[in-house]
Amino acid sequence: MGNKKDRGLKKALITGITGQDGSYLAEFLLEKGYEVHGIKRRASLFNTERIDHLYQDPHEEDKRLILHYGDLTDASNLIRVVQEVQPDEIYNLGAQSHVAVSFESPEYTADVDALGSLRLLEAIRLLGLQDKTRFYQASTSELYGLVQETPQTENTPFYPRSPYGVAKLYAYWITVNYRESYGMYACNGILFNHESPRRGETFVTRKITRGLANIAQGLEDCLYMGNLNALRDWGHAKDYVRMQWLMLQQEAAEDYVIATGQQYSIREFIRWAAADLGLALEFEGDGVSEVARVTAVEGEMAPAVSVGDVVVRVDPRYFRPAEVETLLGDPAKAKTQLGWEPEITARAMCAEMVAEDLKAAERNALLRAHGHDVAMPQDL
Ligand code: NDP
Ligand code: GDR
Repeated sequence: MGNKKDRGLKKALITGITGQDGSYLAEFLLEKGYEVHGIKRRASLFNTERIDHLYQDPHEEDKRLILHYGDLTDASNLIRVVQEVQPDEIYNLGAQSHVAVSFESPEYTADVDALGSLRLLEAIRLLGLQDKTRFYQASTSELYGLVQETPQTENTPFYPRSPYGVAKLYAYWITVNYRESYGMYACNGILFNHESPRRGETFVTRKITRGLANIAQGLEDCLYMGNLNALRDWGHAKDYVRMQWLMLQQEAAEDYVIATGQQYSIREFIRWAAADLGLALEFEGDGVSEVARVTAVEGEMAPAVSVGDVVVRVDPRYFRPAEVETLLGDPAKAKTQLGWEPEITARAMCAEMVAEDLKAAERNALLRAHGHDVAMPQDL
């Protein structure tokens, strides 16, 4: 699947190109005229749904999106791909990115999220590309974990609270270390939660918008949730990938916090998504045995729901062994130094996500009404 021809275009290599951010970043860089290379994992089913709209026939001579099989656990593969591509920029977005799953698979998470970053940095160094290739590390607000000050800035001490956070802490520091040791242009974007209609179905925002849209259409009865009190600073993935690129276009490599500076609870996000479906909710209980009941139904988006229905229940199985209760970022450095401003609010993003998930739910409800089997995976 390689591309041997050099056309003098700027080349980017994206790990995690099949994920939420990878897909938006690939779109963004293609629009900027880059030749975009991506590493995808071999899977038993197609796993390129988020980038299929960017797909170009591999036989086309002038294609600018090129995929390579690979894995962040496989150093020789990474070296070979970096050698073949000779990228100007590497965006290391690949990761086992689910915090709750990292408690189930801590070693794998460390291998991919911590050592994966080291393997890429070493590939750059071993191939003598340290003066050519700029490196972006997808760092995270999970580094702050048990927060030491609010709002969090580039100088706030870290205190990760999950195997994911700890693995990303290694990746953060090894990126700083390679910058300081070898003069590499390597930087960390400390990104707070960012979402979109392409968000994985098991992250909280998408679980809510998809679950409530399915309930509205009668495909599911109830949404089972974990800690509704957690507070997050949510932005839109589209705004955040623009920033990833900007960070690699500066004179000197530096680390930046990317956030909106606003925070909301999970409960609030549920209220928004319900409202976007014409449902008003009342929460009853204490966070452990809490439920949300419908108090009003407006319009025709939720034909399967009636006043009095319980549509959300807390299920302690979704509680984490250690929780990050509150995150709120201060993006002042990104705003002043890079002129970055987030354009899409969390509220508008929620509406966009509900609209997309409602379309899918309506399609599935129609298929079911015509006798087709429609499976709804729910153990999320
Ligand atoms: P996703 O989970 O949507 O995407 C993760 C990507 O990594 C997928 O393409 C996945 O491939 C790939 N991947 C997983 N394991 C491996 C592996 N062993 N080798 C190679 N690739 C692998 O994450 P996001 O797009 O949301 O996030 C992008 C990055 O940013 C991640 O590193 C995440 O930890 C970090 N981050 C995300 C934030 C957010 O709020 N979204 C905030 C801060 C940081 P496949 O499709 O095959 O599973
Ligand atoms: P997070 O995102 O852990 O912040 O990591 P997630 O959406 O999974 O959780 C946010 C908060 O919601 C609470 N929560 C639930 N979470 C999930 N997934 N499912 C539930 O049912 C549920 N109920 C309540 C969680 O406990 C948590 O407090 C994301 C990932 O994208 C990371 O890769 C990234 O680094 C950080 O954001 C910034």
